[in-house]
Amino acid sequence: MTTPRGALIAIEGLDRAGKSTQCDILLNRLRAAGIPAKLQKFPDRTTPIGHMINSYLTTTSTNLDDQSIHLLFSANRWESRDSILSTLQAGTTLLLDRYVYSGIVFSAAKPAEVIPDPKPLSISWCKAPDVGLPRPDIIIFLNIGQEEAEKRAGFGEERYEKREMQEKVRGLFERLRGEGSGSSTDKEDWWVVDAGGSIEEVAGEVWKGVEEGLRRVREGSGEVRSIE
Ligand code: NYM
Ligand code: MG
Repeated sequence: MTTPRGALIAIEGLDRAGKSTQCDILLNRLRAAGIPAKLQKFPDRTTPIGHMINSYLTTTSTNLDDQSIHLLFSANRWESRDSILSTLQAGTTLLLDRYVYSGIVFSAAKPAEVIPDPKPLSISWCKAPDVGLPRPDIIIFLNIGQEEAEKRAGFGEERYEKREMQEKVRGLFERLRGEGSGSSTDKEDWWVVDAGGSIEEVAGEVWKGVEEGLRRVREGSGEVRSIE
């Protein structure tokens, strides 16, 4: 008998929604349940492309135009494609701490450059470079309201961590989920969790999403779909 493939589970949400905390809890919980699991974070700041992204996010001296940094975020996912697929084929479930959906909404939320092109990046332009990447079996979205987000610890110093930008990101995530068109995901791909509760409460809801993702893989064809 061949090993059944692992599930591909993306965890998405705004900054401060608790993604990294929940990913750590989830990883331990999967392993405790005897399910081999790994975590992959995007951006992956450890690669040469990741170094460029890190420098863009953490310094104001690294200036890249919006298109270039967008393509670097996407390239940073493409360079992990083979390892994502081989991890799944080896029967290991893979948790992604952010994925193409963050890629789309953060770029599309940016204020337009004044010169030379006054238009913001469109969602369809932002989606294009990720077409062909492995598509998650489920996207668990940690949903946090503006009020709750503002009660949590203050933002760090990174680019994009500003209220106005976060509000746009929130609206764009809603649009992707509502249209069911986050890189051709169906509406059912999104599993929305209220991230305003205690860490344990949120972990409980996240776990239900994971069980749903695992069920989909068990009942599916075994193939990993691609983002269209
Ligand atoms: N981000 C993340 C993007 O703008 N595009 C992407 O493709 C990805 C994966 O990077 N504010 C943004 C969202 C975050 C920032 O992520 C750093 P993190 O999870 O804080 O390291
Ligand atoms: Mg951050």
